[in-house]
Amino acid sequence: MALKLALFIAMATVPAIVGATDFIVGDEDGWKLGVNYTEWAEDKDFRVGDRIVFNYVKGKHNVLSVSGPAFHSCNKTASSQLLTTGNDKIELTKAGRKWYICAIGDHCDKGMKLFIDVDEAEVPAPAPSPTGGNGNSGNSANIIASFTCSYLVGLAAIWAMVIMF
Ligand SMILES: *[C@@H]1O[C@H](CO)[C@@H](O)[C@H](O)[C@H]1NC(C)=O
Ligand SMILES: *[C@@H]1O[C@H](CO)[C@@H](O)[C@H](O)[C@H]1NC(C)=O
Ligand SMILES: [Cu+2]
Repeated sequence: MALKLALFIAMATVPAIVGATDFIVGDEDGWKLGVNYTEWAEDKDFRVGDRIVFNYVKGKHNVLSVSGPAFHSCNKTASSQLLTTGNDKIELTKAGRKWYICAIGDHCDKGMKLFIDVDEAEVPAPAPSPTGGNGNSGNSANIIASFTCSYLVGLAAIWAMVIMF
């Protein structure tokens, strides 16, 4: 029992620490007409290092990264490369706002557009200890990182218990 619980905690904790998430745009609906992507994005926490994945029937849709104004007016004259594979993975490399539209026909006007706001990565990279000596010297990045870790382990433990009982 204890071993099983420990295994649960380990499994639940590892992805949280590694951090990177693949967000499938629209989940099982994918990238198509008739999905409200504002609603889809609303409860998501996009972070640097995550990826967003656009799944669609190749040739029926595509993905164009655009500016904010171009997003609002559905202006397809963008300088960025058009993605057309049907399984387009975009790595979120910088914090900030990102806008994507479908550049086929009037799909964008019909709502095939996605706006996301990307935050910095959740767990800061552990800062190398310059002195290596005093463990209490208060490296704030390390304190935050270890706090985040114990917090996640705690969450995972609670979650594992809920699942098991
Ligand atoms: C999509 O959902 C958002 C948030 O719930 C809402 O404000 C918006 O009006 C919806 N758009 C359409 C086209 O239904
Ligand atoms: C669309 O974007 C292009 C390039 O940024 C710009 O030259 C053009 O005027 C825009 N068209 C409209 C209708 O806003
Ligand atoms: Cu489309």
